[in-house]
Amino acid sequence: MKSKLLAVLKENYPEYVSGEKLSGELSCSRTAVWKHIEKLRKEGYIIKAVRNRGYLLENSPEAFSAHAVSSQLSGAMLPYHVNFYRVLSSTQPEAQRLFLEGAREGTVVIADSQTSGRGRLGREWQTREGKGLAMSIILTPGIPPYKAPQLTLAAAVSIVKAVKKVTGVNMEIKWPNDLLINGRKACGILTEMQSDPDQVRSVIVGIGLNVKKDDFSGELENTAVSLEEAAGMELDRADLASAILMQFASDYQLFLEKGFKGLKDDWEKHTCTLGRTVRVEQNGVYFTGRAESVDDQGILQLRTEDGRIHPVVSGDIELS
Ligand code: BTX
Repeated sequence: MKSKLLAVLKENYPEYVSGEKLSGELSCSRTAVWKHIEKLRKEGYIIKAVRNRGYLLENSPEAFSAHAVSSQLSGAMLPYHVNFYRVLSSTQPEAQRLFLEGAREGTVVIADSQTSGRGRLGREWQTREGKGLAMSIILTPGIPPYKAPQLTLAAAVSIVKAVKKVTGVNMEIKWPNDLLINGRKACGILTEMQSDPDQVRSVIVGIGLNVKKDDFSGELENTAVSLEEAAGMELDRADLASAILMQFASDYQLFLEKGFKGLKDDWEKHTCTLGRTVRVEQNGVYFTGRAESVDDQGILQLRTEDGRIHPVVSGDIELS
């Protein structure tokens, strides 16, 4: 009876299910339905009951939902509002759509799965049902457009710190937007902005994190990894999402006050890029050098064989 009741509530989420419908599906009286609902509540399920609408399963001990994330965000330094979807093409355009409809800074879009998750430069990011965290955060920092990419580096710092706190796993930042565990990619960040010439209107920071082990095929079989594989324990995506959001809210304040400079020490502590020989691709041209430092704007300083320093503002790097 319990699993049937939960199945009906989950199938219909985020819609309410009437007591009448439940009693029909479960072949029992409405009073019996109500008793079972009470029992589930005692087990930790959060079920809302509204007269004339019925019952809504808001959160279950194992569920990943808006409530499961937002209930852990009290005291955050950003006014978060979490929107949760079972499936989206990508959380990025949905966040953009909400922004255009008036959503404010701190609006978050989370999807359990994405059918066309985006990486940089038109690449694909895989987020399969039940496996990962796909989350976009709307920001309106009032900064000039050239500073927006620094938010990628700021988010990377926040994710590394939050993941360490929740799981004990050490992630490393590969400039500019990848987070690796033992050289394998566990997380990617995509920062997209809408801007006027001298000030951004919005920045949407998208975070894709592999939480559960996935059966990746092709290239990803050897290059991707999940946090659960690294931590060797079961992890809760809502706990991870909220820990990242809490950490990001405070790092973002620091970023607004001091720019990337305020987070640079932390970034350097967690990067695997500096001191390494890296190959950079910029507009189809490749060059190799030693990654010496990042400057206060987050720009990678590459020393090439001729001894000259090349600032790398954006692009993909390969570590060797
Ligand atoms: P990127 O362009 O640096 O990385 C994309 C590349 O990463 C792909 O070409 C593929 O090789 C590899 N890849 C794809 N999926 C995975 C995965 N699950 N794990 C490891 N490697 C993978 C990185 O772009 C930025 C990704 C941001 C994703 C978030 S999810 C929430 C938001 N919504 C959305 O559509 N994108 C962002």
